[in-house]
Amino acid sequence: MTRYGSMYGPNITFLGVDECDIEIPESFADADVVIVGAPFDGGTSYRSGARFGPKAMREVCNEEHNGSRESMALRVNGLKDLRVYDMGDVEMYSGDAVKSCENLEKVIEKITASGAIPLVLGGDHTVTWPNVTGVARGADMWGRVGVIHFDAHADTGDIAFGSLVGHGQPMRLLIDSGAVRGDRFIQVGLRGYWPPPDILDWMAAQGMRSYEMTEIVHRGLKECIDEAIELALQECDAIYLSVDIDVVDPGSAPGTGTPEPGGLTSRELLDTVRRMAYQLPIVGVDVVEVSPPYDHADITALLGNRVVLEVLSGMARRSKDARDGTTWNPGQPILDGR
Ligand SMILES: [Mn+2]
Repeated sequence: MTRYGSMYGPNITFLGVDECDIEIPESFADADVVIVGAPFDGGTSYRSGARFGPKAMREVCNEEHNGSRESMALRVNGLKDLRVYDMGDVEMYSGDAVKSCENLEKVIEKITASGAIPLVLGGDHTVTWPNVTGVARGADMWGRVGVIHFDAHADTGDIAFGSLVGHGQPMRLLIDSGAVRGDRFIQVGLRGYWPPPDILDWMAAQGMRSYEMTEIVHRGLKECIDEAIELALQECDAIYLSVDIDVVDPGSAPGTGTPEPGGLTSRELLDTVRRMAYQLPIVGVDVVEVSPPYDHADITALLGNRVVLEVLSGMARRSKDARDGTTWNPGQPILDGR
């Protein structure tokens, strides 16, 4: 089988990184990270369009698509210092949620079992169910992967529209299956008027730790994230990072299916994911719910692209510091020592 490429639009890779073929293990044998497109929006409860998220996040940056991005802040090149490939999209027909999720889970398990980190471009949040399941299987970490989940919504819903497979339920499926412990499932950025009290009661019974925006603003983001980082790793081997772009305020991330006012700023999200990628052993990542038909001037697609770059740069700096015995100092002036 030849490489599937992109389900929609031209066959391009994330900012021009090398391509690989999931059917040819040698093509990604030396990978640190494999980027995967999951162009599925059949799980949306409201307005669709996230199937075009992978395409938009891959192509949005105006700089040359040369597979290279030097981070000024971190002094590393997330696309070059790590060995990053883009395998293209998984075939995910939005009219068949179960088959689409099966296809994705197999790919994620394969990537993880090869020793690489899958970085998934969504798609709606349904994809986190097969993503984390595939990681927990492929890395042999069933029940020992901590999840840090950025979102306006808890996504722990019960049956909706007659189905348990949808973008409002993946976190419930992951806890119910035992792939992730409820008490190592951490959520950041919840707000608004969903879920209702019975679902919050279910979440409490699982021991989940959910930081709603009011707590985050009252205590300060840094204090909450310090706490989340400490909790996530207790009795867990690695962390899966799931970023729903709607964790950011719709003013800065309008291109999404279910916006909720009052979220994080772009700055806060980028700083936080960079810090997490630097401080935590990451075993999988997804960036979901970028919905280009609702975007304006590529604001949201560009934010998704930058979340990916900050995660990769943070991981690259983590590897570099481990190798060189150095420590990243965020307060260092960028021209210092050059
Ligand atoms: Mn959401």
